[in-house]
Amino acid sequence: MADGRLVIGTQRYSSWSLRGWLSVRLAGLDVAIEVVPLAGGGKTTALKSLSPNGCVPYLEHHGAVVWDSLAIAEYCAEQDPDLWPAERCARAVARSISAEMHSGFRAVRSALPMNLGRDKRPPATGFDEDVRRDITRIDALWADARTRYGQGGPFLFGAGFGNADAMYAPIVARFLSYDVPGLSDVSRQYMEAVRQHPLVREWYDQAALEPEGWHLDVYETLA
Ligand SMILES: N[C@@H](CCC(=O)N[C@@H](CS)C(=O)NCC(=O)O)C(=O)O
Repeated sequence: MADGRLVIGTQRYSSWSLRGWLSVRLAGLDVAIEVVPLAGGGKTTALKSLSPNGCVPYLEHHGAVVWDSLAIAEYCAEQDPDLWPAERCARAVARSISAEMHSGFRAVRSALPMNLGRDKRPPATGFDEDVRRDITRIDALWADARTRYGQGGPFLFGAGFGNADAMYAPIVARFLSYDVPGLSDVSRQYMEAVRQHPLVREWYDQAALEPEGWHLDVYETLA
């Protein structure tokens, strides 16, 4: 029997679920994965009585209850400390950019919603100034982490795909599917490494198997 459960939303769209799921899988927690189809616009009735904040990801593990992706990332790092870099200064940067992702980049998050089924194409309305500012900042922080700490491998802090990479994996998905322009070569190589990570591939494969009835017009009709 599993040690608990992780509840996530529609894998095609749920960027916060992807983050939590990656941390849980990286830490190797033995939990049952339950997928709840999202209704869109924060109106998924089934979630309201399920998790304390009415949101996914939601983790139960050995009696611990954890909601919110960043709390799940920290909980998972207690089980597997390698989810954060071992070196103190690198770890401080990893935590800072993860928190920056968690609390910021609202323009990118709202203008470029994650839809793993979207063909590689920019939004019809283009990228406004706020979105471009977010993209520039993300490009810079990826390049900074890769340059200062990433020499040992293809991820932000080297060879190991960790919590910081998990936090940015849905951004990689968006940048790829909206064909975001102007990224540095360092960022493009990083994005390819994330996309090819076995867990990210597994998530995309599972998303592709979701029933069409779970698709939401609000995301599918975005020009
Ligand atoms: N800050 C939360 C955000 C979680 C969140 O907004 N999740 C969305 C799905 S991606 C959700 O559960 N929405 C509720 C709904 O669709 O009813 C986290 O980091 O986990």
